[in-house]
Amino acid sequence: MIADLENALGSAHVLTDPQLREGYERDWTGRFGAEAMCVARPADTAQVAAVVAACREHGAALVPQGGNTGLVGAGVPRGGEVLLSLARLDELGPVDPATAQVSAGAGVTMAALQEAAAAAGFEAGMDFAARDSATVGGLVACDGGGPRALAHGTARARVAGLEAVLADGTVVRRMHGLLKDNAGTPLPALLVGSEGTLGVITAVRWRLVPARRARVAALIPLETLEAAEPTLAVLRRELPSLEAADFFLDDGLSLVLEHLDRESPVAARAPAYLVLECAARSDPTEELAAGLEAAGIEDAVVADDTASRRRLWQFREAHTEAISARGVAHKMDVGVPLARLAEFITRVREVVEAAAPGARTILFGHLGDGNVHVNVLGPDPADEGVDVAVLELAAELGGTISAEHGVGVAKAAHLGLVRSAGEIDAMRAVKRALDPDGLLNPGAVLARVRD
Ligand code: 2HG
Ligand code: ZN
Repeated sequence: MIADLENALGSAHVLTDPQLREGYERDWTGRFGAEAMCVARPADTAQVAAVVAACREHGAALVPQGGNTGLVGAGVPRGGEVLLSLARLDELGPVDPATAQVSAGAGVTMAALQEAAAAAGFEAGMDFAARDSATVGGLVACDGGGPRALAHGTARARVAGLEAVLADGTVVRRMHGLLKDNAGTPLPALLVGSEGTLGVITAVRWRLVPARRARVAALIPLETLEAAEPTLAVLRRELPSLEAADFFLDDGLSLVLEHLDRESPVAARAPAYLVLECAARSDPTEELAAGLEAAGIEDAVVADDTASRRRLWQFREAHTEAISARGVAHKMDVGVPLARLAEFITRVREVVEAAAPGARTILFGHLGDGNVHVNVLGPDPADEGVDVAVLELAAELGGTISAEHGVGVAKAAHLGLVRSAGEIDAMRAVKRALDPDGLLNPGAVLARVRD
């Protein structure tokens, strides 16, 4: 197996030395990971197909990995698989201004895509804290989102086409970028969000958005999260430029301030904070001010230049880092209907306390999408009690157990909370049809069936 891979990729790109493998074997949180048989680092699609063919021939499972920024264990080994790193597929084509599209290899980082888009007068239509490491292939595979999904949708909405290697080594390619193409079942649509279980994404035709360089951000203290839904209703109507509406709570702010060694952005602290970003062709500051007034918001910290906007967003974005510095967090990336958000926030603390007395719960996320990142510090990483309690609550309130991070191995056993038996059977049928031997990312999304 190793010799075949070395023949295909060159021995420098088949890592068997435990020290060289290490960085690929553990996930960012430190909660997931195991030893890989080896790490294969193909340079192009043909080499990816060769790796898949070798795995198939030798009956070895493989786990695809992009920037290894995933939080649900989908991109790290479970034990003994070939870790297929797509990092070297980092070719970025020219921006086509007429279609507002660009072709990106799976290993292109979000930051590189943003930079190329900006140079051509466009934007990627997506942004998030892990921009420097997260790759296009990985974020399309898990249908990533981030704050700007509010305006531009999740990765699915940005994909005009893709290229992938299927489990039998076939390369499927639809990169012509024609948005209107309904000639048959769209394979790309099936692969987006399949987390490497149905095929290995090797390239993406990405839809850009016109650059909206005039930006303003605002941090708004909130007395109660009950006000969030009616406030958003006004802001969405009054602010055509609204691009993001995230939130965090006061205990999370304290953690971040300590971690970054910064002063509070507000003199009078509040239970919760909203972070808004407006983007337009001409300065949206007045529009924002009018929108805030219409929503009855009197108090806001406004940042209207790039440096101060970045500093303001740091209070929200640095939550992940600040939490990680305290230990291995249980991360439940759930979604709840906005009308139930305040109820969720109250009750989630109670269910966590019942499942893991004394645990620390930090809540933040993308308010406009009803997407709450529940982070719990304290319980043993292997103990799933708290995870189950939180996921059950999200399901009970009509939400989802995975909003933007994916199911991975973290939530595979709990898919039945939000997907019917019929839906799961259909997912299994698709999996069997495309990957009959179960070589691709086994145990992710669909729990292994034991017989
Ligand atoms: C974010 O919104 C990411 O910053 C990470 O989705 C969330 O750390 C988390 O739970
Ligand atoms: Zn997020």
